[in-house]
Amino acid sequence: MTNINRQHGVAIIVALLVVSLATVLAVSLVKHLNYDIRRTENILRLDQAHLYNANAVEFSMLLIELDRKNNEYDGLDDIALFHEQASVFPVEGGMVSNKLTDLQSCFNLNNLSKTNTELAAYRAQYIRLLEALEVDNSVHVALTDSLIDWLDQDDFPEPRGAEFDYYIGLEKQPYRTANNLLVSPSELRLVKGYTPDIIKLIKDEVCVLPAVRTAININTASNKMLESIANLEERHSEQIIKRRDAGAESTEDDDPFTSLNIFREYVTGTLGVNNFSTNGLQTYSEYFLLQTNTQLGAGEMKLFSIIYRDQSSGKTELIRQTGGAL
Ligand SMILES: [Ca+2]
Ligand SMILES: [Ca+2]
Ligand SMILES: [Ca+2]
Repeated sequence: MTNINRQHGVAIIVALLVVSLATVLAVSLVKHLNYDIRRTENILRLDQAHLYNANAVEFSMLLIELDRKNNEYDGLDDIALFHEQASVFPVEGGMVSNKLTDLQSCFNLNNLSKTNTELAAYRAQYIRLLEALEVDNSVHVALTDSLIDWLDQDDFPEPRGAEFDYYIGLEKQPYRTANNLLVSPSELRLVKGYTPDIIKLIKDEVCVLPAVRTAININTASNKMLESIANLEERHSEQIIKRRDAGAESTEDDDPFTSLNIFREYVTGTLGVNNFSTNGLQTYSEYFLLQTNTQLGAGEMKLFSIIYRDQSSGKTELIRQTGGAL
């Protein structure tokens, strides 16, 4: 092979190398560009979902305010009407859905705070609720005491409770007692005795509100919750539900108690319950949980909002908001 031929061969190889390098570079550039475009799309979609969620919350708050103009009480029929008006909205490329829960149909765990001047009454109700929910009798007091300790400021345990020294001695992962109000019901799993099985039994009937003395709305409470009211038994709660909801199928035939006086008359008169007190009960709700879900393409964004509505003015206020799980 002559020198020229050899040089020619090398030049071809170099040229091929350059071409293949350029191809690799071009492919990687296109890949990057695609990635950038997708990323920008995702950011735009996320912004859009944020906006849809924020609008859905604002609209829901207006509907909750309007409800107070319609009537002074809150029943399951009001919640059903809300869902009729605001449960699903189709939007470009997806949809927004809303779910409203009355947070005064459940037992507010922060009612077990020692700053609650009626703690003894709420403590007794919590124990009756555990009973109604078929939690093992032998742990009712321990579950109540350990929750009181978790919330109270001191480090002295209640008779069957647990404080700092118990949690700091945990082998797997020691931690300290919160000594503060709960922010989310999910914190329960940190409290002594609250096993996954027990949480499963009680989770639908308990909630966490940023207040320490909240009442139960007897118009939205379940039969188990009604059973936990002092001096009411299972047969009474069944009668109350029958009188209030007529049937479970629809809310059209519902007849909520419009005042506590009417409720008291029904319980003491028709049901013949003695020594009945309406302390800790009301016929309306001030706290609501709104779950907003925006679906755009394959993406989904959840938002949990706790909404407070002042009973006298009817004005609503957003008091807590979080994405993901509550
Ligand atoms: Ca209402
Ligand atoms: Ca404590
Ligand atoms: Ca304590």
